[in-house]
Amino acid sequence: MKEPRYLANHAYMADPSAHVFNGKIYIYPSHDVESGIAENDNGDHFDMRDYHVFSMEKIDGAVTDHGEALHVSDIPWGGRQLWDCDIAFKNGTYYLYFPLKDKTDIFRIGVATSDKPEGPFIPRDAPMKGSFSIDPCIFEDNGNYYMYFGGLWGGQLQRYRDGKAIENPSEPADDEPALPSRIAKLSDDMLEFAEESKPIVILDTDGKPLIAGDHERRFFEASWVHKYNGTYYFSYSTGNTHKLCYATGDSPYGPFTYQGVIMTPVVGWTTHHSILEFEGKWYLFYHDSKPSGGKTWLRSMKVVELEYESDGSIKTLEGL
Ligand code: FUB
Repeated sequence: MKEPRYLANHAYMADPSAHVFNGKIYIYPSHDVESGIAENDNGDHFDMRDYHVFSMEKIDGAVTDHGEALHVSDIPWGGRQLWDCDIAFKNGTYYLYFPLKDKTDIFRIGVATSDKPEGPFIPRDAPMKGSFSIDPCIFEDNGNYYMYFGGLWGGQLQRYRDGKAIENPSEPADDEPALPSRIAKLSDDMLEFAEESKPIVILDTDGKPLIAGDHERRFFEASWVHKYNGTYYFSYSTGNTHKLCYATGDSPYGPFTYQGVIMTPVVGWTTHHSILEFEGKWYLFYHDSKPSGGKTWLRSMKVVELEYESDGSIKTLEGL
């Protein structure tokens, strides 16, 4: 499967998080809607209200839309904007992790559970304690589950330093270390953090942390982690330079060393992805705004094969 393929023509779906459950591929995207809100750097135009779950038995097979799995009106603590979510399975339960602004317009991360991968999901009464910002990604390693999260600008990561809210939100100066994505191990019951979140530091090849002014390479949002041949790959979006990049390391906690670009910019401001192995091949799930004529807030999810070089580097996907 060398050519990219759109996965849903009947609705706008973005930020696809893909996983294999029971031998099938399940996809958990954000559900883009036309809300009439003007585009701005705060992301107010991304006013999503629910999640749908999709599945397919083969990478090039029919895609099933299982319908609404969770609606914002069912989340007791919720305000607005259901952004990129992710899922984990443990001991017979599926845990859906989602960012949502609370009633004071602060992004927190919530959990909803189901006994089926397609839901419906029942949300908890309150967000996870100590959670903030957006884009949760769950990675399981040796029976431990970790959440990576964070996103700049509309994702509010610049409102925190070392996991604590600050009085005057701002990004670091250009020559200071970039604001990192965060990682926290999940508790045994999967419902809370088991530890204070820690930074995911991305180093350049000289071993120095990427700086905030390095917009071509620094982390912006859309954390994803996968393991290939025993190495941990941390991939992410550079946001305002619109690239998907990756860095590699020897531990889920990093540090990670910057390696290169997975995908050059697509049509639309955002770029966001997941990486999945299925039946011996690797795939990149992502979105673009081509079908909506370039409307950044109306995105369509896609999949394309991802290839590695023999040294483990990822071949850059260009001009998709
Ligand atoms: O879908 C809303 C936001 O746009 C996501 O949370 C970001 O990663 C970006 O894709």
